[in-house]
Amino acid sequence: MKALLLIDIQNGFCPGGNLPVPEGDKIIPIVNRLIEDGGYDLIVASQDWHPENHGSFASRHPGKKPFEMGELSGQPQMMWPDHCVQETADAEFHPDLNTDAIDFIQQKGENPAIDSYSAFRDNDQAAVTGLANYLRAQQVTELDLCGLATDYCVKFSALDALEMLPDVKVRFIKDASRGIDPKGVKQAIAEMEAKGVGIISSRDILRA
Ligand code: VGL
Ligand code: ZN
Repeated sequence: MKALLLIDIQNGFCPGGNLPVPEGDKIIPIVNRLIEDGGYDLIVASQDWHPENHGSFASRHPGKKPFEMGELSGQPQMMWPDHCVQETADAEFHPDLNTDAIDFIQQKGENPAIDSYSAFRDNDQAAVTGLANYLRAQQVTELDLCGLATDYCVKFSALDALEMLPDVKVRFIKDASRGIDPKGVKQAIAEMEAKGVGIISSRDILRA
């Protein structure tokens, strides 16, 4: 079983959203082509899904500004603008994404006391989402990931996939992803590659 995992392709991470990733919307035509012609058996999407009082929001930390480091539950935490609040337009998938094709949606980041960059588990790795079990139950053997943002949620999801699904071949689709910080993106790709994630482009899939 070949699965495509779409990370956080939500309004909040696209231009006009609350935590816009530069060119975040540019990936959508590529992602839709992958969904339609990529030969996948299963399409899965994650959704950053925060309560309005989420502890990663700078607004919950008096004196802190977005993109400064702060603390959450005693651990270093990037302070984010309020984003992807449950039931708001910011948390919805981008309207151009072919959501009809999605077989399973994994929401994450619901616990206000901990952030969850990965679609598989919280940042402290204590609580898991249902995603690894779902992919195991579907007997997925190949998992390709893409989406937003490369240097946060995509990277952590890819590394958790390697660790939690050791028999699954994991690949990152570079041109179907965008990141927040160019330096962070370079480091993220180097780290994914060093740990065993295949780095590919949509062309490698669409011409296969
Ligand atoms: C993300 C920062 C905060 C992401 C989510 O989807 O990469 N980044 N929440
Ligand atoms: Zn978030």
